[in-house]
Amino acid sequence: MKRLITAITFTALSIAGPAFSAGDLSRANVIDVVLEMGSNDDGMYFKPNNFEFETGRAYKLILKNVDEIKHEVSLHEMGERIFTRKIEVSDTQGNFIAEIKGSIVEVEVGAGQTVEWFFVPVQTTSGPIEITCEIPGHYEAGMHATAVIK
Ligand SMILES: [Cu+2]
Repeated sequence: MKRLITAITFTALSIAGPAFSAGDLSRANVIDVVLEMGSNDDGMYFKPNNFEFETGRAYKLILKNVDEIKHEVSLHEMGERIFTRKIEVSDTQGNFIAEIKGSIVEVEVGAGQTVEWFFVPVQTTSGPIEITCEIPGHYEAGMHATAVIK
């Protein structure tokens, strides 16, 4: 009898298991984060220049290039620590152009354009890691930021 009760309890827990799941983490409560790219009298910048993300939360990183030249956002190590759901590209009127899926670590954004990067951090960092613009001279001009995944 005791064995039967144990078996029933185990079965009940197995069935109840999925009910404890939080659902699709990549789509729930997406947090908007804007990364502005531009130039000013001091050189070139990413604004803000430090970011903090949390594992298991869904983000929409809005890459907003307010400059008159193209810029890049290269995630380097952070690219290996996130799950990219998609990258969305729309025209200036907001009309859909493209959705790109797969593992991505670098995105180039045209002058005055915006690209949306949807991702979920899956691994923490041991400290701040660098996000940079890889166009020659831009890093030296100030185009870099740090990110931490907690
Ligand atoms: Cu740049």
